[in-house]
Amino acid sequence: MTERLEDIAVAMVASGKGILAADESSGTIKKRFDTINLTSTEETRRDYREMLFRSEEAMKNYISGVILYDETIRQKAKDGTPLTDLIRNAGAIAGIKVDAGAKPLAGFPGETITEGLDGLRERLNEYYGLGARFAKWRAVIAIANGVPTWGAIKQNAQALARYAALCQEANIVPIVEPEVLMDGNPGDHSIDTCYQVTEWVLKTVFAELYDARVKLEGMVLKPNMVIDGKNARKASVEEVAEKTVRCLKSTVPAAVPGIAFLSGGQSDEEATAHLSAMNAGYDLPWNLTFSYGRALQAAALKAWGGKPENVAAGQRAFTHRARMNSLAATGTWNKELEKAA
Ligand code: 5MM
Repeated sequence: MTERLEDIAVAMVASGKGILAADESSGTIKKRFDTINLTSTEETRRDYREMLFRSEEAMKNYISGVILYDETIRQKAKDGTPLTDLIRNAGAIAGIKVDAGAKPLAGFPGETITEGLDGLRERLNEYYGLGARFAKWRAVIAIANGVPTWGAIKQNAQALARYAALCQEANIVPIVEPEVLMDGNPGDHSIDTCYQVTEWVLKTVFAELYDARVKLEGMVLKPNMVIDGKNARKASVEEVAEKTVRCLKSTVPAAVPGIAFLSGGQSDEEATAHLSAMNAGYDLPWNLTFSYGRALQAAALKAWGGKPENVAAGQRAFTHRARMNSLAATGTWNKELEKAA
């Protein structure tokens, strides 16, 4: 029997659980491995991800799903077990990044359009056969002088909506990720500018999802938090939480079962503190959790360092961050817990 989209979406944002974004494309994972002086090969990428997916405590208790990259969904662990089986055996759901990346948008200097719609129907069917039950597509919106423009926001929102409709046709839950960047050039915009742009983007995305007949109950939104640019003043945790919740409440229909944030370049602890403050301080119509890449993996990558003898240390670091974010997803994290660890 095929699972219902609504049930999968609800499981992806189950209380106290969140999503591990391990869908770095080959270029991005190379950049991450460069920081530990490790050559990126099919084998090192496999070893790294196997280490994460075999972190039993984290995967069973704190992670609802894992976003994979095309190479990873086909890979086997050292002992021959498909990596998707490791995920499934831990009770988590396998997902897949299906966009082909953000490319320069013709006619719109400094802006991008996410590609990957051609042949998507066929790819989704194949991924379903490989075990994927959700997918992810990321649109990238930068803030700079005169940017973003209405034209670029509209075209990215349309692509997200077409992707989401194709996913639901294939019985796959779409994660809809419109990321308003916190870094970029110059990256000195204020939290209020981020608020305005995020509100504009989300309003447009939900209008396009409606036009494309996407069932809101069978999707998960993956937005940025409302936050200062990387090179600007740093708003307090309370201000980020208040402005993010206000922006989401005014743009995201309550029919959406859950919102899972990206970390976007925040430090590990900031990403956790912000999520916890939102869950602790507000009545929310949707579940609010994490779908972090860097903020879940940075410490684990460093502790592992590409060395087999450090696998246990890498797993401990990953489990710690997953646990902290699980607490944040129920609004029960505090700084003391970080110190104690
Ligand atoms: C894991 O990184 C994903 C993008 O990879 P590519 O740039 O290589 O395509 C990214 O979409 C990620 O899933 C989200 O941005 C969340 O990651 P962060 O690090 O922002 O939490």
